Amino acid sequence: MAIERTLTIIKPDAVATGHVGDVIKILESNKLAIVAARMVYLSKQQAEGFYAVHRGKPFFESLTKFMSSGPALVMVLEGENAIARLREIMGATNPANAAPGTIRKLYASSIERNAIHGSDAPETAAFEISYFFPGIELIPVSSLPCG
Ligand code: IDP
Ligand code: MG
Repeated sequence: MAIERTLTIIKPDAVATGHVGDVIKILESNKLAIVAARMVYLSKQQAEGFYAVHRGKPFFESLTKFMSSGPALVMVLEGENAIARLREIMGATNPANAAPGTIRKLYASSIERNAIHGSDAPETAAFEISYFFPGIELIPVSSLPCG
């Protein structure tokens, strides 16, 4: 088992509905340590840069508009198999298909407004972390209670 870092975003819908604390509680109770955090209010252009892999898809315009519609909380999480573990506790992209107890089942309202983002692979995690955080902002996990 490898210690990994992954990027998560509590999306504008979950921030607007007051579920930041609920989502963090689930992350922490699944042994994902928060090693960096930043509240952002993305411009349309910044959202487009973050979701560049989806440029050209039918939902790209609407997605980037949604992601720049209000504040979001961006965090770097660290833990064993953090990338896959986060994807598991997030649940399926479409909340209608998400397993009971997952963050998207609990807090998402649609396939677009689905409460949370999580990197899907080591390469995307590296790009996404560097998109928001210079290395100096990442604190050593050993200094955290769960480290
Ligand atoms: P993921 O967030 O589960 O990795 P992706 O396929 O990478 O899902 O899509 C990125 C985001 O784009 C999704 O989280 C969701 O907000 C939005 N999205 C994906 N598919 C659709 C769709 O079919 N309609 C509307 N929005 C979508
Ligand atoms: Mg994705």
